Amino acid sequence: MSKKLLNLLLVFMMLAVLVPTTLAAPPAQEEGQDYVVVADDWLSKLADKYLGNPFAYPAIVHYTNQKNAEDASYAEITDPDLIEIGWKIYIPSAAEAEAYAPPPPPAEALELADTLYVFNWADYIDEDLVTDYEEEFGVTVVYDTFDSNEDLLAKLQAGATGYDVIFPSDYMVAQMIEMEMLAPLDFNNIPNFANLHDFTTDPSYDPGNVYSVPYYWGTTGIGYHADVVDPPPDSWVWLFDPEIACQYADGGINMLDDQREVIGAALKYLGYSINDTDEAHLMEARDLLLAAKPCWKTFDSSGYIDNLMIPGEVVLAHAWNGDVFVAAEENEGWTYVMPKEGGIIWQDNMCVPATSTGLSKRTAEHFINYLLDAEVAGQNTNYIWYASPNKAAEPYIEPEILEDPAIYPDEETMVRVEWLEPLSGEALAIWDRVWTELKVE
Ligand code: SPD
Repeated sequence: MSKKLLNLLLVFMMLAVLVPTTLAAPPAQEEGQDYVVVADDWLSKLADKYLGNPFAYPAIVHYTNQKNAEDASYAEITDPDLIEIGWKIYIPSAAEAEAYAPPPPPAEALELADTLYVFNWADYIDEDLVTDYEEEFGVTVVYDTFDSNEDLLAKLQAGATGYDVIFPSDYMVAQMIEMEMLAPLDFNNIPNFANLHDFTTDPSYDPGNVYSVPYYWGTTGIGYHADVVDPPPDSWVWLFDPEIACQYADGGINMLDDQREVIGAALKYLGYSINDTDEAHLMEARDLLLAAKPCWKTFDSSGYIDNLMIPGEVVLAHAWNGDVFVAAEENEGWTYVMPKEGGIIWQDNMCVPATSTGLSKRTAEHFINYLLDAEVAGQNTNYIWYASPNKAAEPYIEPEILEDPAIYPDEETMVRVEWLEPLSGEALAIWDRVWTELKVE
């Protein structure tokens, strides 16, 4: 065969192979597979679908520039124009795409303080998230806890001025704004505020969220261990009527160490508002509480989850709803009920004290923004079992939590709950007196 004929034959053979291939559409883009790029329109279709959108699945497309190399090493595509026919593209599996985390911004781009001082309620964060924050951003977090809003206020007033992020509840935010104890927040540093549900923002205690960002919300009612407390409680009578409460004295009853919560619940049981300031009503509440006190084992808001976890240590508890479900993870049988007389609804918030300034305040806002990240807030919710104000976090929250009416109350429960209002002057003095009498008697 002449050389010319041989060349012609070779051209025909190449066309036979190439023509059908180049006209073909890209194959169905199955996960976990390599494709050798054979046509430009593949590139544009794949690139349109997968590149430049880190939130779309699959987020990563890898390539090698070693044409058809068996042992090619892959790299993330950043510029689709770089890819040429003959290169290999890999479409990651769903699990791989999910495991992909975009690299953190270079440290020098973020100017943060070396140390951040945080003051929160006990058992109110997944500690792994704090460690993750420290590792990712190189900030050391010093973390302290308080028992109640009044405890937080008293400690700040007594000179604990070093905190950068604090977590007061609704009425205490209003009180602290009034006392000029909070710094207005720079929302340029908190873009994840957009993740929040509208119904949790612009609250009456801080119109326009000038000083506060919602953290979690919940209710206060009764926790009980169903193996021991039978029939299930449906009223505050279980805690406040000595005839009933003292039946559980040996099993153990814990009351929250929180004056607004304890006196508020007694007022509610007596048919008054949780914000009542009438002295006669408050004396009635005091007498009720003093009569029931011998049936109770402890006043504890910070360590009580641990006690609920120990079988036989406590069987009935005045409790914040999420805490009871955390205890139930360790000690099955714990459940929570909102008494028929009604109880307290609250929303806790992230705030920066007015004493935190400059880089410390900037870092506080950065930490607040981190806790508002959808995935972070989802992980946190799954750990602390409280209702999250974070709408974007919902895909990451366990359905078991999202669908539990004891955590996300139904309408029937919502009409029975009340918000605490700030107290001041003579009214606050009477409340303080009732609390002191109850604690020292
Ligand atoms: N374990 C921490 C729970 C914090 C609950 N918030 C308290 C609200 C008080 N009104």
